[in-house]
Amino acid sequence: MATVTSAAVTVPTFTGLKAGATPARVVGSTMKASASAVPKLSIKATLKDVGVAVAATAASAMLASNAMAIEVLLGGDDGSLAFVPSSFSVSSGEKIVFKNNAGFPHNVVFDEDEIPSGVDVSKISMSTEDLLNAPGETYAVTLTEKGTYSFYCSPHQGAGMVGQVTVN
Ligand SMILES: [Cu+2]
Repeated sequence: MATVTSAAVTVPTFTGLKAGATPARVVGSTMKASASAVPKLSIKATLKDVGVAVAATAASAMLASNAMAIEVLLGGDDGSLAFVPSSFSVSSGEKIVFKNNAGFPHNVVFDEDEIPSGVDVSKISMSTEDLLNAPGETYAVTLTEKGTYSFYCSPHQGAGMVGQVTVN
């Protein structure tokens, strides 16, 4: 029993290199033991390799998303007074960049009644008197508290320039 165990352990170390040669070199009952042990162990090794690869991919995807920022246009290309997109999701801590596109001046004001409790609206909003006047001008905000936030553009709120972001 002890012999079979040690064979099962040592065989895989060179089967990867000499898979074809192994059956010819092993004789009798030992061959049976190693033949069944080899595929099991090599499958295990393969799954382990795949697991590591998947973990590495997930880690780099996470790094990429942290580095990324979502861009929201202020004013549609068709001249609509809107946030484009007007409804979207971000990850906690992901930067949101609002960029003046058309129909400005615009601004970004969060609705104090429609943000997660405990979030200070003055820390995430532009002042209602503060406006983005130039093309390409931006306002960036990073939300960390999970939940749904509503915001609007104060000059165009009446025209329907409102939006909503969900922080996951
Ligand atoms: Cu506006």
